[in-house]
Amino acid sequence: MYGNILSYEQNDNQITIYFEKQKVILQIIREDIVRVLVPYWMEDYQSAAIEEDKSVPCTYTVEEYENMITVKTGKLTIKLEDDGYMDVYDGSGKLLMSDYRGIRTLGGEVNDEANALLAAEGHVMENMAYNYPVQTVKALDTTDCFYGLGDKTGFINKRGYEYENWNSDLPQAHTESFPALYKSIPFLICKKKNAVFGLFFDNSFRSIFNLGKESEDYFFYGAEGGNLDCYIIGGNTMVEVVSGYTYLTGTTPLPQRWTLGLQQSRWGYESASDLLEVARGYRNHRIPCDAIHLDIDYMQGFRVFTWNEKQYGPIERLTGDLKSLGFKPVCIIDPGTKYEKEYFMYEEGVLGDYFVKDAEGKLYVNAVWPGDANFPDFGRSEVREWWASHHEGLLSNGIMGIWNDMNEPASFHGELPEDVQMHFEERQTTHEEMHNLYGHFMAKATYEGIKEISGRRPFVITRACYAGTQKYSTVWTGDNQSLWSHLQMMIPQLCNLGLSGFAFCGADVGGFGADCTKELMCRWIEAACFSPLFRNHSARGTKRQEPWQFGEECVDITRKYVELRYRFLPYIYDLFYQGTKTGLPVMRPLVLHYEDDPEVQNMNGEFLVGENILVAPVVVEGENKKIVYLPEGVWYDYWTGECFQGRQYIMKDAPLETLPIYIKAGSIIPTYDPVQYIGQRTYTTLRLLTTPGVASWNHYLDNGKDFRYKDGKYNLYHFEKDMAGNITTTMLHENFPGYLSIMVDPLLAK
Ligand code: MIG
Repeated sequence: MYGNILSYEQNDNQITIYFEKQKVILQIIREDIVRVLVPYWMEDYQSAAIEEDKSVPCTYTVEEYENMITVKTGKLTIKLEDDGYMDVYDGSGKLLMSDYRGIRTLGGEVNDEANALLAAEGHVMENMAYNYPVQTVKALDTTDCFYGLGDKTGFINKRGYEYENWNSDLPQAHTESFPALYKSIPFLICKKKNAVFGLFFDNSFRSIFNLGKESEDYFFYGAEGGNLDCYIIGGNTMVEVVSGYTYLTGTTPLPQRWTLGLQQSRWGYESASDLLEVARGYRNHRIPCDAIHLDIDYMQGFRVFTWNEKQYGPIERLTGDLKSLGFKPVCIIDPGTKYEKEYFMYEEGVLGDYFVKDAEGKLYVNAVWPGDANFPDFGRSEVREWWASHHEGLLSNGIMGIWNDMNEPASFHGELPEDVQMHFEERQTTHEEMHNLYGHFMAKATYEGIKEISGRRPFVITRACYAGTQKYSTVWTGDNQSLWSHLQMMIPQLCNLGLSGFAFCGADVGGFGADCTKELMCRWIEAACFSPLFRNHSARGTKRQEPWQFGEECVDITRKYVELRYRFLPYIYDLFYQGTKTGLPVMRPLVLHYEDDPEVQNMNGEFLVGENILVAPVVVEGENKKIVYLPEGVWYDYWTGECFQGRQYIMKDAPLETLPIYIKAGSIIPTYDPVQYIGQRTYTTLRLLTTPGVASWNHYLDNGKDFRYKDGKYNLYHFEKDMAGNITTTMLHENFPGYLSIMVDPLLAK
């Protein structure tokens, strides 16, 4: 390994340790965040995820022993030994993480003959384990649990599985055996008995996390290139660890209020009349809805930044008609730019040298929807600015949001070769490094374009991304299917995205591929009505998924839960506001707030919305009852007002029209009367839904559209409730037209 420690140097917040064969750099970012950089590749790596210098001055000590150096802040102690072995302790001296001193048990049984037979039958052979050029192996305890990692499939606790970071668009139904999906967020939360910490490996090369799959004795991280660049994030609680991670990579900014309403999408609505019929359908059925999405068909031959007037009429007529119905249109934009002489994007791209090149330096061509296509080199700011400026045509004609797809990047003639030339700003590099950053930089371009052109809070949805993309874009989980297993998976998937910084995330409601049934549609609306991004989307050739396709009962159930969503909108908006400061998500796994309760460490069938609402949807076909676990505290059934002690399982009757919801004792939850769409009327009345017990809540109000809140144009209300139920209101900040009335609605037993 690294050999013996020779010496060390100290410079401000940086300690460089020289081993015989390697140097290791420790950077003290904060008392509770230390970066450990082993610069195999590049010492002054500029992060894509962490955009500014986040270090704050803090005191620390360095102690030198024989064969060991100890660096100690108030909250973390890092011990480095000869050969580079590292152990990490928290402020109280508890061991958090220890390098595994043994060697990996590589491979298992290798039998070429048997493997050949399996392969002949069509089985996909798993990669044989091997040592990665960048690798670190840590000791594992039997009780360790893992969370985070973005959009990975499977369950909330990642223990026992292996995941890969290589943004992938795979057409098969996603199951828990899938190593990779569309996003790479190499942030792992390690929950130990009585301790928790986070590890952020800031490396965009292909990498893996093996979390006790290979061995019960260790877990490991391996990457195909780059540095071993790890931020150790301490904290007393999982909440603090999530906050620490988002302190580094940024929090989700405040969205426009309408983006929290219901959104309807389908690939594809084929004409203006098709779109308008759907919009009118929502109004006729009196189901609130705020947005409608235009998938790839609206373009001329899938050429980005064009408009197919033949089928969709003049753009401003369509957007005007949708607007008069209260709908905000959102358009898809893919990165693949048609390779075609005289197409303006091609001509400009070639002239400006904006497209990626092959290893020989020739324009790189692969195929996507428009046929042969070129790929913008989004890592360069010049290219991002060019791309951003082209949104002008859409935005000035009434398009209100941009949906970025296919930006893994996906391509039809095989994946882009690893040696395709790309840039990270001015530094020339290859696809191998930039693959996992491609969606990130595309989303950033889109965000900056919308912000500059419209002045509104940009509404961007991206499929592929990296750590930190939450600053620019909401995400959806890509091509799920109308399967009960995918409804089930939505809960842990969105919860883990939330723990990974992505407060604004959602899954295609009803499922994208395959045909949805009435029962699945109803249960999906229920399970998703508290998900931050609430969008119904389906694929070409599948059964249509507007609620009225499934008959009257589905329409009624949808209306009930979409109205509920619009009722709880101010609570959700408050959670977004709080999240801009704390980095905490809207939709949360129970383990985030009850981390030492073993019952919730792998709880996949229920979730919290903030801290005050517990949602336990039915996600199994044919079930009409739900076994609900209530964690510590006192909980009230939202529908009946019935009171329950926590730390027990209860059985809730949940026929098709019932979503089990529980409100914590001591809650003040701001609500609005539902509207058909945001902007239909100004909210003049705020209703405070309360449960017994002392409570307080900060409620945030602004115009829900632009950045004027940054100039102080907002109100911040502080509500306090005493034991007797009296509520007092204090204004923490007042610079926006407030409500005409604030009413109190105690949750009563019915
Ligand atoms: O696979 O643009 O995930 O939401 O409707 C086809 C068509 C490409 C994939 C996206 C999906 C979208 C579809 N796209």
